[in-house]
Amino acid sequence: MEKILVIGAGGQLGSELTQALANQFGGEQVIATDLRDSARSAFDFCRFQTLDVMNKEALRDLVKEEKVTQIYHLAAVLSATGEKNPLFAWHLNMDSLLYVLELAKEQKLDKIYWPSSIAVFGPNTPKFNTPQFCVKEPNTVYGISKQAGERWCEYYFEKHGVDVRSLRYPGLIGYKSLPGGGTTDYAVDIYHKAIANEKFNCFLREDSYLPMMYMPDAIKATLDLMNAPRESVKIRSSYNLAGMSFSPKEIFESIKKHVPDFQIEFNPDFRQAIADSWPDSIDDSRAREDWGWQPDYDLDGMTTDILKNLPSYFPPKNTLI
Ligand code: VAH
Repeated sequence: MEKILVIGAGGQLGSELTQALANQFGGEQVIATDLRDSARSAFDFCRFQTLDVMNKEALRDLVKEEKVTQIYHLAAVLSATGEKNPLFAWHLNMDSLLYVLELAKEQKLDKIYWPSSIAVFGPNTPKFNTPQFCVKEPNTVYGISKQAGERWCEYYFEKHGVDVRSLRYPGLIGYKSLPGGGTTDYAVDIYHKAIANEKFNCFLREDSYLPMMYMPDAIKATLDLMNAPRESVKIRSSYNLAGMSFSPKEIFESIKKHVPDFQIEFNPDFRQAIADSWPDSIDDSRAREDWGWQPDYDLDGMTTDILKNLPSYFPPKNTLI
């Protein structure tokens, strides 16, 4: 009987991936954990308990007591927040992964999932259709921690047989959580401003292309990877993954098709330099070849779905839609 532990379940990815895991394994088989007890209310469909992933003993006790078989380790400090507190971001992102990998080896866990990011690429990486294998010189703490984490994942697979799997997510966009500390989170916030009939103040230039993905596609890719036969997962650092690429101007135009009066202004801040260090588009052909990856959503499809569903999740003061 599988028992799934989700670390950082209250985050943008965790809040949706945990539901998908409960749908697959049954709510009783999924333990959602988060540092904040306030996250509990979002998990009435599975088990919940608070957990500080930096507390090695508490993590080990939980894994042993619950006979956990799989860990989804989603807790991390994202790119923009990480630049404000570099050493804390490195400590949390790196040490927590090593605790999980060591535990997987020691307790012989079935599978581990750990998200990487296109943030592992840097200014010297080929910008267009970025290949699976290429130069990676990330210049953010978040990107450095993800690049190092990928090396550790491959090391624990090669040296200790730990079945750890990973995806280099593009910017993820969903309507079930508020914008967080990510550089790509402008593309979440813009929808909230659109349904509230407020002018959107974009912290990136209008022509800043970035690889992005609608959350349902990210969930599908994660479960496709984790459910693939072990021998199909030939890349044990992390797979490139792509959904769509767009600029702030293009997502604004996509929304205007539904909200004709929507307005925007562009005031680039420190996050522009982070965005400029990342690719414009990603080659995910290895994910398609190895385990059959195929995205479902494009920009207009995502916009239609978000504008239909967002108001019921985060009702704005003066709903326009
Ligand atoms: C961030 N949303 O902006 C994350 C993501 C590709 C970016 O990893 O930090």
